[in-house]
Amino acid sequence: MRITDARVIICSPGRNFVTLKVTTEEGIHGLGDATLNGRELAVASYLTDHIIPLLIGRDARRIEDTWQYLYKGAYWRRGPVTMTAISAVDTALWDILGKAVNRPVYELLGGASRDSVMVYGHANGSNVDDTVAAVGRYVTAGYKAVRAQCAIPDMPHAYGVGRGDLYYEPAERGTPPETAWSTERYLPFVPTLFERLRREFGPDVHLLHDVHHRLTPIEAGRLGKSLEPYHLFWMEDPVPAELQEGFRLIRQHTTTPIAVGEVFDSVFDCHQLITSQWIDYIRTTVVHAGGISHLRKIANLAELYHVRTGSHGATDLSPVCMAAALHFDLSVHNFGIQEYMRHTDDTDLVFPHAYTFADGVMHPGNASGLGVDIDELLAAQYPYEPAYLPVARRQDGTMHSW
Ligand code: CS2
Ligand code: MG
Repeated sequence: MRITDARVIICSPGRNFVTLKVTTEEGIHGLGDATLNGRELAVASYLTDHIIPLLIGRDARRIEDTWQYLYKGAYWRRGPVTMTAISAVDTALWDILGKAVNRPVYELLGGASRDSVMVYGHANGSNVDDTVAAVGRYVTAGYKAVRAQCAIPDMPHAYGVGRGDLYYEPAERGTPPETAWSTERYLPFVPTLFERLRREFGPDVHLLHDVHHRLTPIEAGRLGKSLEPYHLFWMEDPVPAELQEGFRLIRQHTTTPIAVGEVFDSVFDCHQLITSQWIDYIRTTVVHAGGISHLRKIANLAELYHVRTGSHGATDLSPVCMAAALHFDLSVHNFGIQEYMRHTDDTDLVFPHAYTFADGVMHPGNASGLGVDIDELLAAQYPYEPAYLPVARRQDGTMHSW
C-alpha cells in the first residue's frame, strides 16, 4: 500500500481550513485536518515543502513508524506547526487503514467503549439574560452539557462572546482585533452568572466555563473556590499553562474540576499536570497534538491518574478533525466529554460526513475509515482569506493573554 500522492487543500467555506489528502497506489485516499487558526499557511508550507516529498513511496500501513520518522527525523521537535503537520499525516493514514480493511476507525482503536459521545456547546450573551436564554436554547435542543460565557458589564469583549448562536468564530479577516480585559471586573462577576444559571436550570445540566488563559494561579484558585456552590463540570484554561507547576497552587485552593490543553501539542506539555493529578480533564485534540496515535498515548497516561479526556472541538477544527475526535472518543476508556461547536452549512457541504448529533450526544457513524470527505470542486469556490485571532490588553494598555 504505497503512498503515490499527497496534497494540501486550503479553503475558506466560512473560515479557513487546511486539509491533507494522501492517496495510495490502490486509489484509497485518506484525509487529515492541518488547520492552525491564524497561522494556516505555515502548516501548509511545512507539509508541502518538507513532509510530502518524504511520504511518496512509503507504506501507508506503517502509521507509527511514519509518525516517528517525521517526529525524530526533523531533528527540531514539537511546536504547533510541526505537530499539526504530523497530526494531519497520522490522521490521514488511520483513515486509509480503515478504508483498506473496510472498518470504521474506532474499531481499529479497540472498539467502542460506550454507545455515544457526550458533547457540549457554547452559550454566550452580551449580558446575563442573553446568556441564560442561550443556555436555554441548548437545553431545549437536548444538550446535556453547556459552556456559558458572558460579556462583563462595561467590558463588551470578554472572551467567548461570539457573533452567532451556533458557531463561535473569534478569528477576523484583516489584522488582529484588539480587545480589553479586566481581571478585577471578571472575578466577582462570573459567580453571579453561574448562581443565576443554577437557579434557572437546576442541578442536572452540566455547566462549563472557559477562562481562556486570563488569570494567575492564585486568581484562578479564588475563582474556582467562588464557583464551588454551582458545581461546574469544569473550569477551563484558568491560567496560561507553560508553567505546569502553577497548577499546584490552583489545586490547593479549589475542588472545581480543571480542564486544560487545547493549545498543547504533545504529552510533554502535560505529563507533569497529569502525573501530579493537578487537572481533571486533558483537552488535547487530534489536529494539534500529534494525531490519533499520539492522542491515544496521552489518554493512556491520563487514565492511570484518573484524568479524563475533553478534546477541543471549536469551529476552527475542521469536520475532518471532528470525525477523528469522535472515533477516538468512542474508543478511549477514560473519555470525559467532547466539545462540539457546529460548522456553517457551507463548511458541512464542503466536508460531507457520517457523524451525527442527537439528544446531546454524537456518534462517528460506521462508514469505513473516518467517514468524512472533501468536495474539492466546491472547496475551490472558497479561496483562503487571511484572518487572525484577537489580542487582549489590560485597561492600562498592557498586553495580556487572549
Ligand atoms: C476555545 C476556542 O473552544 C474553546 O474552548 O478556547 O474557541 C479557541 O479560542 C479557538 O479554538 C482558537 O482558535
Ligand atoms: Mg478553550
